[in-house]
Amino acid sequence: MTDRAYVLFEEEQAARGIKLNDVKAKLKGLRIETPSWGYGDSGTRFKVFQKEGVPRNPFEKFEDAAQVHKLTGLAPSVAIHIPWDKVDDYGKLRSHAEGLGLTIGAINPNLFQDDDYMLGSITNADAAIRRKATDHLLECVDIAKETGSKDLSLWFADGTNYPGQGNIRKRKAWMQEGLGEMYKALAPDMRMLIEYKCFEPAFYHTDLADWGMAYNAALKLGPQAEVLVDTGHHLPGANIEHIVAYLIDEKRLGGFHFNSRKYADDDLIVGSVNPYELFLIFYQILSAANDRDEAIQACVDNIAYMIDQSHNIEAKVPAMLRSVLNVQTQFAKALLVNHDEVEAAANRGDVLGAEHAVRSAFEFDVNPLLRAYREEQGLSVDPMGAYLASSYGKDIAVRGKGGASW
Ligand code: PSV
Ligand code: MN
Repeated sequence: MTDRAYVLFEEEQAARGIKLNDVKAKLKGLRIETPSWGYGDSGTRFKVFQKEGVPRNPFEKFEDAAQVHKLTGLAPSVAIHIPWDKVDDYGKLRSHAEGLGLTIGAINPNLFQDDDYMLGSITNADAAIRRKATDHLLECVDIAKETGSKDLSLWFADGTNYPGQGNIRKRKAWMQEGLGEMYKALAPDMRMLIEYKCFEPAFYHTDLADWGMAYNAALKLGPQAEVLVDTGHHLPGANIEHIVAYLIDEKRLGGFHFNSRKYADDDLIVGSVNPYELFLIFYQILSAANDRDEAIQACVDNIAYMIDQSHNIEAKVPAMLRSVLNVQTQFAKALLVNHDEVEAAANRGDVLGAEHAVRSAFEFDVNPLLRAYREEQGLSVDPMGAYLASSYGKDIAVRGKGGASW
């Protein structure tokens, strides 16, 4: 049943040149990958609080992820982290995922929790450690082949804490060498998504500190290497949407790790701190999607939207629901931008008019639209309410405490 608020909203948008049927078709295309580690226990360096009902193994993580997808229709794939999600038989994990209506998404190698990697993994001065780290990258390519995953999501903790601790230029060459060996092992339809981060756990220099370094590494590797933007990995004040527009224009934006930050890499629920930033990221993406250049359109179509969060104090499944719903809300708002209006204002030098044309889309209440869209898709109109009213959160309590960390 179409509610009155929707009818009024449709009229209001039509008067601005926005057709809600087109908006709904685009909402249908939004897919957000959730991370297996977002369902496990996690914490800060001060304390990991153990929660009742946390999945005890990768199979149970997929069961929780299936709830998020069932209620929202937004999250059909789950990224896994090796060795946190190491299993004897990846074919079995894949069938389990598929039986739940999910697929296994990006494979994330882990090169930061082994004592050997204290001074670096693929940038370690010790050749034997570099070999071990590179072998893990190759192992992850093999796992991706078994799970049917197309993306390898790469984050390195490598860096130094003090001047002189490492030779920055040699480490740069070792980084490229290790990545190059991995690149050669990729199947033709696989991608390496290279993530950057300016600090932490290394506090003097990070081997891939910013988007420019990740972009340069990707460029040297070849077309199957792209940049991954984690929204928490920038210095305060960085204009992330500018980075996004730039990387799309270079056809090298591979994906996102969405999360919110107030101070550093806080890994809070995306959209909880600065929803306008998330909206502006989508505004840039959607404005590029209108580009006539097919390569730019292909880049936009292949952006992997992923969540990368740790839910330290909040219940994990509703936290993930909140996250994907926040992304959907800002995406829906960005779909209301009239790009012709923005461009016309910019072209006549109307600064306030152009800014208004962007911001006014953000200020609309998209709830009537999202309710109507969900109803049409046979989804729950209020996914969070439906989850809280269900017994799932109570049922999983039988798992007890002490489930998987990450
Ligand atoms: C650490 O900062 C981190 O959050 C990176 O963003 C990775 O993507 C993630 O951990 C998983 O390895
Ligand atoms: Mn990340």
